[in-house]
Amino acid sequence: MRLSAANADRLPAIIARPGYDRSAQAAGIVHFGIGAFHRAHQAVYTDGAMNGGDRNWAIAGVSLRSPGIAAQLNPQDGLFTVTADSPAGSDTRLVGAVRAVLVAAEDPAAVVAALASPETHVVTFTVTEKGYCRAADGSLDAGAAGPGSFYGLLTAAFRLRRSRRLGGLTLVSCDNLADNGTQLARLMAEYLDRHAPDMLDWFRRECACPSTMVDRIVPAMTAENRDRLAASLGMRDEGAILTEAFSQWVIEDRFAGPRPRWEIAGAGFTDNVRAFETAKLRMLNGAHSALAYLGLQRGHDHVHEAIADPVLAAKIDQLLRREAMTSLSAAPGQDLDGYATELVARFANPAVRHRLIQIAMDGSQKLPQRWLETLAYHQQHGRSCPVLLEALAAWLVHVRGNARPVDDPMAPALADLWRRHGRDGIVQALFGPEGHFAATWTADPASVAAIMQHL
Ligand code: CS2
Repeated sequence: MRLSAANADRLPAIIARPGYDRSAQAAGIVHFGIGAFHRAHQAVYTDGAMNGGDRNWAIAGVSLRSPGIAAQLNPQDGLFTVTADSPAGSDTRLVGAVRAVLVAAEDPAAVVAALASPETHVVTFTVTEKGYCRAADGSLDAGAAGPGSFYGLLTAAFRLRRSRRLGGLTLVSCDNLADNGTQLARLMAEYLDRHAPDMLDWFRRECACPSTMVDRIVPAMTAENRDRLAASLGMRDEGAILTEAFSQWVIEDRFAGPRPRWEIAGAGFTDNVRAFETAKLRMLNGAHSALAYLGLQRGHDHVHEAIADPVLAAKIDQLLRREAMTSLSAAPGQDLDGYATELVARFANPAVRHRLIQIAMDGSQKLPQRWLETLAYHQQHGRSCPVLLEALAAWLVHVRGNARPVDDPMAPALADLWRRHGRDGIVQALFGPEGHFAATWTADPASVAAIMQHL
């Protein structure tokens, strides 16, 4: 038996389920990138808001290319379970917020129609760092962002909305980029400027792109876990998600039109999301990436194993408290020291089997906001960051590709740089004044020497 609307009531009674009439809800949200993270995060908050009485925020999920998630969720009428695992036990709920999944590559017109519908007010994104199609200097990579990208689909929908005299949309980036809303607004404007300049004014006037900080550790689902869950659910759930109990969402309260009352489900609306976002990127994600490259090098497979290694635990403590934290200015009421302590406990949770190789993916897209901004800050103040420099060396070794395959859009370019420059030149080639990362950080001679020594 497989989970669907028809048999959801046969799930064990202990599992919480939607307290609203799913079929009566309009789809107020279109979401790009309906992977595991979205289902464990924004879909859960939206489900919670509707459980708390908010209405008409069903989600039309969009996969840009792969039909895999549509095949998981559409036969289940969009239903899936989210199980939060902690050392204290596990807690499963049935999430009803997702209406259906559209595959843009197969039916772009259906995606444009959803975006141009009068019921749609909010568009959310978890397309990963590389999904924004940015060039090394942060501008839009025009070659990567074509008509089939979310930029192209939105442009077509904006045109329809304007001609139908519908209001604009609020575009909510939920990816781990610094100032994610500001970046999305700038990139969207660059796309319009190039392909539909007559739409620029409308976009600027009618749409809004608030920044957000999203946080929940969601490992990729495995077939083994799906089988294990089937035993406790009494049916198969091909869309099931396992995650940690912790969840946080801080959102800049700047919407173009109506918005879900996500605060009912615990989201925080604020004027100053940046302090939370920067702390999360440099501390949580910065430590995660360091654990990934240093941990793989030391033979570990999972985050909880790497943080249990005393050598790595000491380095991560130093990275969090002496390198990342000291590059930040806390917002009123923001307890960075407490945050560091809480992060280490989250990493140590053995119930969340988060693979290091998953985090090691796409390092070229992640390192600027996770490590390089911190390095640049301290370099400006005459200080060095020994752990980040060691981690950078570990990343360089990783992308050389000798030990395991490298999953990164820059993998071929990085392998080529290694071939041409070798160990003696690779640091300058990437982090020198002409290097790929120069827009964020150029290594001073002492930093170059430190990285070379680790290499
Ligand atoms: C991780 C993030 O894969 C990664 O790069 O660092 O996905 C991390 O688990 C989330 O940002 C936690 O909120």
